[in-house]
Amino acid sequence: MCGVRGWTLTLIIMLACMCMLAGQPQLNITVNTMQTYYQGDTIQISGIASAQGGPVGGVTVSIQVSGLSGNILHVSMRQTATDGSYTDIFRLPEDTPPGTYTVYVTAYKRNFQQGFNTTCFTVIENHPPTIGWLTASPIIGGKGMNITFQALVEDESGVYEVKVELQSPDENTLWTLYLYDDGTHGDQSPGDHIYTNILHTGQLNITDRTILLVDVRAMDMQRLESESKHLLEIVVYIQPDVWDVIWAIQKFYEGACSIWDVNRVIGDYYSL
Ligand SMILES: [Ca+2]
Repeated sequence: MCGVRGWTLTLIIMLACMCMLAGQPQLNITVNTMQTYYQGDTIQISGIASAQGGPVGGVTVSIQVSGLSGNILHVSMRQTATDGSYTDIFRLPEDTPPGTYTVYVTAYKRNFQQGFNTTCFTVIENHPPTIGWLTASPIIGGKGMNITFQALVEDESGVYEVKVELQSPDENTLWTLYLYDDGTHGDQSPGDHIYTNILHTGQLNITDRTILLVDVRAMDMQRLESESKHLLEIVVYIQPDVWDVIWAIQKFYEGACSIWDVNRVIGDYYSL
């Protein structure tokens, strides 16, 4: 008897639940993100919860990002705003294994049926920028001259900044010159990967023969950095009423440099 009564009760409860669920509106949840990211990128996942054609606020959205092997990359919970929207932002670690990742989102709210959705993105391996060459010109000039520094810098994920640090031999930075590829600061052609800026020698306050380290540093959009070190010798000859400034630049350190445009070697000037 008990068994039959128990089964009947279970059946009634199940039917009641089904009736209640059937009467509850279905939550729909969208999920969007970019198709590809580089290691170290900031990822944004967003979407909208809706039901019966209108947005639903106060929905709990559970987000999980997993790789193909089931490794979980990221887990979070968000609440939708009154317009139904939610956003989740996180940074991919630089050592994230490249490959395809799936974003699973589940939407919960009392008196609604759960909504579910997925999307995918691919993580691409990121490399630091390549510093092709550095030039400084002119290499011979007078007091107060301007020196144009140019460097070829390329990166598949985009270059964030390029700078030249002029350092004393003990590596204290005396001057930092940011280089530009946007048609300003002496740059000839924007977007050709040649970064340029002009140094006014007066800024360095050099009064005697000086050896400087030139450290070219380039960062990509994910803040991965490359550097290439060079030697710059500034020779100030004092003649009656005339200050001649002679510049030479020479490769100092292999670094990421593959092609080096030596204006002239330092030794050339000793015979002057
Ligand atoms: Ca890169």
